[in-house]
Amino acid sequence: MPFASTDTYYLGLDLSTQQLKCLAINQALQIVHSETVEFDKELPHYESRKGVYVNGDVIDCPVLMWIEAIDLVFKKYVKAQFPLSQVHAISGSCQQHGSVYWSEEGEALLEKLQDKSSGSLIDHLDSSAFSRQTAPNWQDHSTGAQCKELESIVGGPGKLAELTGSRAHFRFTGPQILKVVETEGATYKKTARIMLVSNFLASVFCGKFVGLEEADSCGMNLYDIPSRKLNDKLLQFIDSKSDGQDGLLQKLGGEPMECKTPTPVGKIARYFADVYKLNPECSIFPMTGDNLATICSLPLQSNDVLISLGTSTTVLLVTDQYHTSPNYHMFTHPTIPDHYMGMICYCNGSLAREKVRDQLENDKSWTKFNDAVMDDSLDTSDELGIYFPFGEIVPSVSATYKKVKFDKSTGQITSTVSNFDNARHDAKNIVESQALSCRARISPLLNAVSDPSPKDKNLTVTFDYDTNVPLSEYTCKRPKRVFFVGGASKNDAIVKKFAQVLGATEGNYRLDTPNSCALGGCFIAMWSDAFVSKRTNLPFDQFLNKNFPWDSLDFVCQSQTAQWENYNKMLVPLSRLEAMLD
Ligand code: XUL
Repeated sequence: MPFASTDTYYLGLDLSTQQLKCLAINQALQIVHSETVEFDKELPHYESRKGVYVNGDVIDCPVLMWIEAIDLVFKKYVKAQFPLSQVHAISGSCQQHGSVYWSEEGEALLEKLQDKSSGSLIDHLDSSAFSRQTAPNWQDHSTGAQCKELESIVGGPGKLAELTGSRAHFRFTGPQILKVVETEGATYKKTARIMLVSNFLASVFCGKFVGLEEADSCGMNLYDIPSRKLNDKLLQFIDSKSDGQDGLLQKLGGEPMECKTPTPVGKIARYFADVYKLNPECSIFPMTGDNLATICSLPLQSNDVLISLGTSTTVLLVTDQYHTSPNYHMFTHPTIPDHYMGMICYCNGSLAREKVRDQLENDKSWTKFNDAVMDDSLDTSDELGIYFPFGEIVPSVSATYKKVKFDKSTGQITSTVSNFDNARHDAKNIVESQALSCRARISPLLNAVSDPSPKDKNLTVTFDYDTNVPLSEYTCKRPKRVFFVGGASKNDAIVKKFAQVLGATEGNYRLDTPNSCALGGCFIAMWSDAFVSKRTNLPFDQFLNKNFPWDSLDFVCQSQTAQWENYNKMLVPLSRLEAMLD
């Protein structure tokens, strides 16, 4: 594609597990170029497999591989004759939770990128810049002991979730750092600075140390979201294990940067201007985590929900409600002040549905399954099923199947059955119960769209840690818009059923998102640059709603209020059914 010599471009990086992608957009928010470096294939000397080293429970990534990948991706841009000098701003998306350990020499080596430069990045930033050559990866699950320690120091998983947005998780950076302190004391001692992957990447671009970005910092189990500072108790606990060295607060470079108004973290380092002819005035804006960048790739506003229907189901939503649970995650929003991103991950998604599909047909076709899901004459109105071939996170239970009948007037479970009439019932019931579970979990994070109905005030439901809540708290909440992504979003029946159950007030959309993380980075760069240079005074969400290429989305349907109300009646039975699970 020829690139206009008058156009202005914005880059969004995506440093994910298996590849580094760099996407370019123009001022019309259209993608104009993309290049990718696949780690295993293009940097084989690191001998990574799917971008990581696996050693039992320990999973980590070579940091120098990422540094070489940055050069490679820009070489590809130069080869494609992309006018890098016309790039005004860069931001990006990075795998969450990973941590990079800089040595005492690291900062000075990094700052050399600001001098007149040639050669390659690795000539400047070699292994001596890092006290640990690898960064723990989000798939690591070796920190069970540390998770228990951090939870108990604040009073348990619920308390840690209230403080930091999540209970302790193996992959979260706090437990990972604590493990380094406890098991690699010498390495920790030699570490001058610890970064998340997001501020590591921003630092390389700027040729100087850049602070933590707030939203991605919520993936550490260390950042106290309500008081918007790193939690003293947790930091002191980690410090108490590290015999009198610099405190962790200092090693992290102080408090994360809040997102109040967009602020560049620096200009592109001279190295990139000399070697790749990037404009030395190009601004670098804070990079964030990949899920956070994903919500920035769409015009999501408060009460909007993104549902990824993949092997697992992931729900991301934008909210002004800080409501925590040990079963899901809250992060601050990277670009909308005083807003949050909720993230709910289910294990049982497509594979569970496929098992039911295979009972109806043996050629992997969805025709009969979909027909049953949308068949209004198929009466399943007093049936509910749990289909968890895998252990589930929400609710937190082992693999199980349970099918019940309930009394439609009281919601009480009347009997457990081994099977419904036939597998068509299972097809309809599995999609309904998956959607209903999403509805039950997102409700506390949404704003009410009507007054709580008095008739629902006397009934109560319990979902996970929200115990005995009046049903009326659930039946007055509806999302504004729902955006469906992922493999199963192409399936009309599944999406339409989810739309019926969730009841979005302003419609349901779907889209293909091969680039969502990098695109989120592009949009953050573009809006931030426009805001800083006073070409817009619109907040991020309004800017994106106004300028978004809406024709790239497929409008699926409006949700019908009457259908949504029908599912109000299934919340009590679902709550009762979940109470029966082990
Ligand atoms: C989120 C998580 C993953 C990684 C993938 O908590 O662990 O989505 O961010 O890169």
